[in-house]
Amino acid sequence: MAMFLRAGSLFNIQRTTTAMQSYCSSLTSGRQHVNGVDLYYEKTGTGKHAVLLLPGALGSTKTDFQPQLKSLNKELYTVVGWDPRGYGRSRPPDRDFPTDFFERDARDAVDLMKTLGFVKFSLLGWSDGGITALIAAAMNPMSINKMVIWGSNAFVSQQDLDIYNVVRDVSRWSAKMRQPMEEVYGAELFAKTWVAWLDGISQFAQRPEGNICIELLPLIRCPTLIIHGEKDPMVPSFHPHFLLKHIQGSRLHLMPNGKHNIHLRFAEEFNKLVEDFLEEGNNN
Ligand code: TYC
Repeated sequence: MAMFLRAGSLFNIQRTTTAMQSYCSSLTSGRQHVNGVDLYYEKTGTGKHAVLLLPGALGSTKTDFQPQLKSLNKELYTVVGWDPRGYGRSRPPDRDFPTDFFERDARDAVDLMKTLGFVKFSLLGWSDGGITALIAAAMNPMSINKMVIWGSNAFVSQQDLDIYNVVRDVSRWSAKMRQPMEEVYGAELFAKTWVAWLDGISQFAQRPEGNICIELLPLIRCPTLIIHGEKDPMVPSFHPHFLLKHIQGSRLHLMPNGKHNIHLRFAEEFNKLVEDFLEEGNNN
């Protein structure tokens, strides 16, 4: 494993910067008061199938989802991107990581969509956003249409802890990797919040089986597509296989050359996969 645990290669996630914002001409943004905080969101498209994009750790619509906001079919979908509380433009408050932070994000995400007037919607969740999506789908079966998750995990293993350690020190990340996050948070707050996230996610390893949301997986009723980059150095492939086994009727699509950021690096292929899945059965 040590071979691929160099921080440089691990952090080959290219998060996008502001430049692409201008492509999204029909994009609207706003803040909605939900559960005591003002949540920032962006919305595009006029389709009747509502889709919520859930970003990864410290992520935001700006850093994580520009190719999806730009290119997912605008006639078929109304796409909403949100910044979870304490992330991106949903600040203040500063982010904290109590043991129930994923449950809190799941509640915020569903309540945001309901407040925006969506009764039933699909979830596209990356990494931590995928964990949030799993919990949201399990807890709100009547509200969730379909779900796509990638780079996600339902538990934290020793191998995961080893990887967290390698990426702990952000000063060892490449400038290319650090920059989008530093643009959002400033260097100091980014470094501080990243360590807080690592401590927050590591606390699950203290639980039996490193449990984050294992017991919720059998409650998921919506059609679920799991996507995984076979070269993902951050999330070992036993995670998607575990999800596949425990989510009823779910499907796993492997992308042989994909790493952790498949939706950014292979955006066109990824978006097509997602659209095909969302259109299947035409039950929008
Ligand atoms: N879960 C993180 C995310 O939401 C990705 C990540 C995985 C970060 C493993 C570090 O060691 C790590 N993008």
